[in-house]
Amino acid sequence: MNNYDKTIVERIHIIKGDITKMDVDAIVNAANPSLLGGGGVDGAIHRAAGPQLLEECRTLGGAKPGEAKITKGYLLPAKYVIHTPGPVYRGGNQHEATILKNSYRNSMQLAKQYNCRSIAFPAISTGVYGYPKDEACKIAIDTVLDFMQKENFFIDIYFVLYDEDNFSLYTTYLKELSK
Ligand code: AR6
Repeated sequence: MNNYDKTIVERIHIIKGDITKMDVDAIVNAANPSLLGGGGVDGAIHRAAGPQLLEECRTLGGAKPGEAKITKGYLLPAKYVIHTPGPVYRGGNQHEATILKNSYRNSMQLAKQYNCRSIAFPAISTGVYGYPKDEACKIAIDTVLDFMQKENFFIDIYFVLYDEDNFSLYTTYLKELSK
């Protein structure tokens, strides 16, 4: 396990609930490569943001797994939506971990570029895309901590978990890191 400065770990907050309600600078969408909407958290974000979000997404030309693209938040409390397709989990030997890391890192990069002071992430790829939740949780938290540390970019990070399994995994792992 990595050793992170306590003040960096304290910037991470674990929340159980619906990411569309988050009043932060940017929320991250677990999208698919078309960036034209879908089910799960993607569907919820598009419903809450309204049809203008899809209009802007049509201009983006999609995104490869691990890439991230930014739009406005429209009717959401959040100013921006950062859209990133995570990997589809196919057993773990298809670069899934690298792609998932890229999704978190590229989202943080856009947050930095757009001067965001707060960002909310869902548990990317752990729904329909089937990524094992325990491994995905560690990748998510480690990657944002690494980014903050290496880039000297310290913002409030909210992991907004919809299901009890993810909420409990994130809470436990963050506790371990806070020791
Ligand atoms: N707020 C926060 N988390 C949520 C919400 C919500 N409102 N709704 C669901 N989740 P998934 P993926 C959680 O399937 O695995 C879409 O169709 C959910 O419990 O949304 O990356 C896209 O268009 C799970 O833990 O995303 C893609 O085709 C997590 O969000 C595909 O699904 C991710 O589940 C992407 O699959």
